[in-house]
Amino acid sequence: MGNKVAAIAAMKHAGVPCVPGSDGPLGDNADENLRIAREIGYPIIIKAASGGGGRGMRVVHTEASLIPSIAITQSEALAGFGDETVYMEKFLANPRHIEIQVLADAHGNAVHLFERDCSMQRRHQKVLEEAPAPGITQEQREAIGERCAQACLDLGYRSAGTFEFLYENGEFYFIEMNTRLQVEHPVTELITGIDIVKAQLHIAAGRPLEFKQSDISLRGHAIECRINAEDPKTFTPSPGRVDLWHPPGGPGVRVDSHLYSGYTVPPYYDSMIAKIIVYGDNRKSAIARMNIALSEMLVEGINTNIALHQEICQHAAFKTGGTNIHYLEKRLGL
Ligand code: MV4
Repeated sequence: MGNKVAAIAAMKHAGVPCVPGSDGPLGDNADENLRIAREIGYPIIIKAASGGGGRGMRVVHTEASLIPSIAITQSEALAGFGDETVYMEKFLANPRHIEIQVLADAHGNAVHLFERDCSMQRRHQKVLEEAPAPGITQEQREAIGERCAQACLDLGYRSAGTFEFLYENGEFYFIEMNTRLQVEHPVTELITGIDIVKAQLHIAAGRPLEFKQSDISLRGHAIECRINAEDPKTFTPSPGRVDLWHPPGGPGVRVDSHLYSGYTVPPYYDSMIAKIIVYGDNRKSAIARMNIALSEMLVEGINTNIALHQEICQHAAFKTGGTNIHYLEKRLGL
């Protein structure tokens, strides 16, 4: 069926709110597909069930282009992923990308660790993440978090995991699940005090979680900037010798990196070289700490996106909070 179609069906069954859609793979009956799209309402998006990283998707604005768009997405999916299964969803024009961190063990325990806002992205690569998500109420986060934890129990899921949602007009819509530790897990560690890597290893070793939901509370605000070795204008990778590596430090500043002065960034891998993660009592304090941390940092010999992060963190819309998935690309286009 394709892993995303199966995931959505399971989530819908478990009571997790999903995007209105075909609720299954599209068949080859054109009239039926037209009927489904009309019921959802245009614009719709066709997605490859085995797609990923933003590949294998096509937005359809009019009924006239639906059938050819399905055919093109199917053939691209077959060529790209070896699976022509596609499904349909309502296209959300300006959502935020908010995800819920969960931990579930083999003993019937599942908890959520609140949400992260990962809307600051460029070409499906996350640039900056934060927790909690600006403007989400405690009632909203507990409601969606409890849904996700309960879904883990219903599914028999066992590990660290992340439920990905689009968030628009006050509503959460499940799109995908990540069954792994994610790059941005430190922001959740800083607002909960829970070591997610340790918990994941405990779970894998067959041990029960050492805490229950009522032991977990959210405190303060955390922001992560992904530091990449890349050209600041073209975003092409910038590998090479790091002549000087001088990371930031001080209270509330965590640096996850393997770099040292004299290290050579190889050209073969992802260009992420460090994560600067800051914590503050509130969002304003976390942003202030991030601005100071970025200004303290020195990386010589290679190009990085540090200046981009400084620009983001000093911009009014970011300071207000709650920018959507299109914000950064629109700003870079100016
Ligand atoms: C969407 C969407 C709008 N409506 N689904 C992109 C990658 C894949 N993980 C899901 N994606 C999207 N699905 C519906 N029904 C917009 C996107 C999307 C997106 C989602 C999350 C983060 C960044 C994004 C950038 C462009 C499009």
